Amino acid sequence: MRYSKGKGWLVVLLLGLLAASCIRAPQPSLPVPTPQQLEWQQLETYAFIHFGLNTFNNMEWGYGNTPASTFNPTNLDCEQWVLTLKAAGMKGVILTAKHHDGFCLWPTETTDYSIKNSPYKDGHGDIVGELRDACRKHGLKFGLYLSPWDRHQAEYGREGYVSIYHQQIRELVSNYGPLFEFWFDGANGGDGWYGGANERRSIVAEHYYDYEKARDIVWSHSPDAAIFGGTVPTLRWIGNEEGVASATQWCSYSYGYDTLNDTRLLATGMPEGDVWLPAEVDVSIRPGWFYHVSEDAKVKTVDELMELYYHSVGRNANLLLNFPVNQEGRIPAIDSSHAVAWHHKLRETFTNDLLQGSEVRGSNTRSSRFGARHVLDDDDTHYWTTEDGVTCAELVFDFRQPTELNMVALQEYVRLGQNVKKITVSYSKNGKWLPVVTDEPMTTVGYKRIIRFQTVEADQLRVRFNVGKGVLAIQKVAAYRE
Ligand code: FUL
Repeated sequence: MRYSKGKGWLVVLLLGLLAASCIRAPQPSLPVPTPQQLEWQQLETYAFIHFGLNTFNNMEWGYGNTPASTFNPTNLDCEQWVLTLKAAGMKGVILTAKHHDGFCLWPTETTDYSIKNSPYKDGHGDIVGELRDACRKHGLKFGLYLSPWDRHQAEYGREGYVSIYHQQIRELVSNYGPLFEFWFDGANGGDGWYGGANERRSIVAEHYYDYEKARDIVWSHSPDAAIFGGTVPTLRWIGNEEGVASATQWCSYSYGYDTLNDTRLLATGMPEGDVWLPAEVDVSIRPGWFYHVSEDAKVKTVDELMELYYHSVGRNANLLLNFPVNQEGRIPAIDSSHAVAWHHKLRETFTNDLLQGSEVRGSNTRSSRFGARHVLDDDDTHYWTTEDGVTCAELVFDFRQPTELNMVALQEYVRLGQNVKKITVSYSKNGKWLPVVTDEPMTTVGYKRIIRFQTVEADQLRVRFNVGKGVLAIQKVAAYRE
């Protein structure tokens, strides 16, 4: 009797332990984002500004010998840039403090080749400072691009230049931070003026610039800054400048000179990678990065900007959209009107989440704490997840009335890693289930994935997820009709 009573307690204990293990959050599957990386991913869209001597000599890659006196914006207004970018939905802006031609937009101590020797404000201007102030005033995040390649510097290619480059970073981060992102850029050596040498200089980028030190200098003042480029980035280039991320899009990656220079891998990420390295899609609103009057009729249209959005943010990547500033020192009206109209269209498209008010159930649920209802709220700490070991599960949404839709937006709870490798979207009409019709590959989700399909009228929507490794954890599902 005493013995069986003891056994009963054991069973109760075991059941209790089992229940507790189901309530506990699942183990993350590595890699996972740092809090800074997650915050960076949540920005989704932010702007680039390319402005400098190239704006005045009508080039994309100045050789390094255009006189500083050529830089002469007549009506420059950084607040106009910031207000335009805000109206276009941008969350931050990254300025080319120095492009490959070596001309500096702040009054640096490291070279005479700067706005100090230009007519702008009689040499007393500081465009990095003016933009930083405008960003602070209007609540935009601020970042900087500093080209490692410098076609002006006599010392480029030798040791002396690397100290100059690091000193420039130091000046920037100590005077203009905090910065949300720092761009090292990937163009590395070639021909240039180089103090009058007019020759070709090659370097081995991975060793020459001492990128680890460069990153540490950035982090000494802006510890949360995302790092683009170099050997130890915290985000990765998508591998093209056309504005297109691959539909299969992993945030995981592996560091290495080869991997960080392989455009095929950069495009998709590496499912087996051991570091979290989310993608950034950089693209210009015009064909060029710098302003050219000949491109005034080539500003991307609202429809083209919508495609850029679906092919970047809609594919688990951030969108860094470039705005060339013109010779006056303004974002031209045409670029501004297209960008603002695009932002309105985005808002209109994504305002009405058709799943709000629907009933949702999961085919498997870890416990009520992780119930399917969490995919309908906007709290990014809430998510639906399954019992351990479940590699395929689905969510079914019952609409209150037949509903027309042509898009779903999905988000994994990436604090536990990125794990979904296959998605299936179906709808039911009058009791019959059919797959949606789409050209979009139905593979990864990650931080965010938007899938467009032919418009359907549905009584119910079903989204099935398959994970390879790790846990199935979904933070958000929304549906729209564009
Ligand atoms: C590239 C540069 O060579 C382009 O001029 C531009 O700045 C782009 C964003 O990055 O590497």
